[in-house]
Amino acid sequence: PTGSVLGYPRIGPRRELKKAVEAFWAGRSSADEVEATAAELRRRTRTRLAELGLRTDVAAIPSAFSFYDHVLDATAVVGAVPARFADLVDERGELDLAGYSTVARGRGDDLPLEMTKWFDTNYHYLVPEIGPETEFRYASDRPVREFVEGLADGVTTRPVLVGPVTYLALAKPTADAPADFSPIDRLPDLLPVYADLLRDLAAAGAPWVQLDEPALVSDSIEVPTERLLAAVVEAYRALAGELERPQRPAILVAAPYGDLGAGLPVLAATAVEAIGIDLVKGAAPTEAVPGLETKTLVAGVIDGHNIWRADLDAKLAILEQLENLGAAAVAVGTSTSLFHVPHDTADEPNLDPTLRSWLAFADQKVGEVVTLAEGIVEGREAIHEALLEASDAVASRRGAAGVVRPEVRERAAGLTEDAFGRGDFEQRKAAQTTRLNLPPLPTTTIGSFPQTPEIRKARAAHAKGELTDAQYEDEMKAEIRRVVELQERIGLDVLVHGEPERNDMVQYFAENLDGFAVTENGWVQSYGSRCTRPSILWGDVSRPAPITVGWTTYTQSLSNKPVKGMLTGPVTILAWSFVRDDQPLGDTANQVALALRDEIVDLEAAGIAIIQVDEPALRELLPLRAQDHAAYLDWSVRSFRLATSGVRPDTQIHTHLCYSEFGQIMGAIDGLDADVTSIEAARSKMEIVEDIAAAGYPRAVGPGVYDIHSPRVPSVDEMTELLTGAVKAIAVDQLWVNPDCGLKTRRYEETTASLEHMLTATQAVRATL
Ligand code: THG
Ligand code: ZN
Repeated sequence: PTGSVLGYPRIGPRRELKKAVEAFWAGRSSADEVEATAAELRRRTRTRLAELGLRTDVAAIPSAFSFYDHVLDATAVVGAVPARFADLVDERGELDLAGYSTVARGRGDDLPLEMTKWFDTNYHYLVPEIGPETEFRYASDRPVREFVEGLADGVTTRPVLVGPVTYLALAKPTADAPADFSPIDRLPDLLPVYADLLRDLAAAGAPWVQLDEPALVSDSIEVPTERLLAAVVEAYRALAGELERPQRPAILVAAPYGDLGAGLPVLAATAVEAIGIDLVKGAAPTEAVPGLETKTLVAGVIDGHNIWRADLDAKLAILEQLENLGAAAVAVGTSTSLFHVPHDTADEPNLDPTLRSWLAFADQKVGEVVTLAEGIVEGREAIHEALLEASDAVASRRGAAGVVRPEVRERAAGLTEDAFGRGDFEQRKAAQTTRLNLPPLPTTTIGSFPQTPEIRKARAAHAKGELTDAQYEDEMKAEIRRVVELQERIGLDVLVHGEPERNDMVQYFAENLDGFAVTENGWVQSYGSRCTRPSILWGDVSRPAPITVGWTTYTQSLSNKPVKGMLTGPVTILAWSFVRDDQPLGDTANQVALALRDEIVDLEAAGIAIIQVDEPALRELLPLRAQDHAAYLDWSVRSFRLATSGVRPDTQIHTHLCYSEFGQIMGAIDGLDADVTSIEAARSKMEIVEDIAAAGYPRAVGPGVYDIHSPRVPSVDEMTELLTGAVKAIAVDQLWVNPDCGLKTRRYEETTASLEHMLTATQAVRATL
């Protein structure tokens, strides 16, 4: 194919799949009904992609559907269901939809597969559990059935699967595996299953298959690069060399999300028919690559991970240069699957038309691929009009009002080094201790309280104009009063307002800052059925008016205890938005930081003594290549410091981070210089406290004493034990007590009980000090 995309959104333009599977989980619909909805969505996808110009006869249209997660799908195909769920599979080892859902979501004491971040995206996959004894078998032919389904509709699709190397590289060892075991050791046992599937696909008539191997672009994977490359050689010798066509389809190995680097010559030396490279995050090779002369190079020039319309002229120039690499053919592709972007800009009637003209969602990106493919085949002249239009859009964006605002630029340019630091921690600590007068082991929560159906209803009614601003404010204040009363009754030391007014911790700020736009239907899958609507950061950022000050001071007026101001940090705001690509991220981060700095200074002036600036996504944007880490950590840490260093020494700055891979970014956490850092730790039994102590970390920490991601109410004893361990490991005056994340996805029932137990446990440990 001369033009293709690596994948397409799976959730549906109106989140049809989300609604269908959630109805199934709630017992409101049958598995057959969900299957019918899914089949309809797949058909719509094929039809749509064909309408947009992808060829139906040469496997240009991907078959890349998933009910929940594509890594879980691979687990289902290779039969690697963990032992605790063994009862859910049939004789051939296959899961039905209910069983598949149970592996994803857990049941009772059987924990689901762990969920973790997918490369540098806001998508989360389900981690396979692979041990020395895991039995692989060709358990599900779902990819074959979905290929056949397309064929029946007259569309020859290209089935897409996670490749065998990446599948094992992303897996974790089972709990009982020996210490020196690595899932990649099992490659020889896994390959025959992939071979069975490839044979079956070929027998069904599939001319191509796509195996995604993004592990090859990352250094942040347990498996060392050398080992990974050796595994690639072994895998594709077995699947492409030893298994010959026509027993298998032609193989496209795709390496999205980054620079393939040394992986390219290694793949080029295998017998696969095509290699997909990411030319947005990665660089184009400059010299001929031996082996490429027999292969198609699928050039991922269209960004699958951001929403800006491409400068087609520049992309065509890259494609023309690739012609010199000596590949048998060059095809046009996307850098990643398009499932990280929404469906269609035409579905955003309320977006400013000028802004909309700068954007390309999935459908527009398919159009770009088709245009460029035509340009390669027919020559530049054939797509002259389209090139002009794209250049006009790029030029319009460059010169538009709000994209560059001199007053924002001047302020950032005028910053001196003292805007990035707060001065001596010991002095701050003394001033804060005097001002706050908190007991040992102060207790608090991360910020959000349960978002009840009533709150959601009020927000929706307000958005539709059914509630006036004043009515809405009254409802939110009533909720805040309930949350304050609850916290006072439980006995927490530092209170929060509970964030009832916020839909999403990023979108809320995007709606209140200049330089951002928000979408109506721009849903993107985050994990399973859960979606977010990333905001669009298109222009220079500033704060037209205070955002949280009113809610926070109202809350403080209700209590004598300190109320924490709650903000989202600059890095997380960038990580969970679609961000302008016309300037370095660090510059954009500093603009957001300055807007937040103003908010923080205003909160302080209004008498708020503690301000928390959350950075749960600090780890998320960490580049996949180790060589890029230092530069990233430098700008990200500096933007946080810029946001938080405008306050007096006696104002206490907190931050919250969600990921427990604390070790990897310990230096950065130290660099943030927050007075108190709360972190996810309950699932790792607070082992993290020992790491913190060992590193000599001087400031305070609040390692989560219970896991809020499950409705389970932890016992008093359990938390007492964790806290007793923690006070042995680090100084008492460094320790705070809190849950491990915000409470917005929980119900009041379990929240109240868990917090009561947390307070009882804290009092018990205080009594022993
Ligand atoms: N906000 C954003 N991104 C995130 C998180 C967030 N990424 C990581 C982390 N939190 C986990 N991801 C999610 C994403 C979505 C939801 C929960 C956790 C969720 N979404 C609602 C849904 O799909 O039904 C829709 C929410 C809404 O109405 O706005 O529950 O917190 N940006
Ligand atoms: Zn969290």
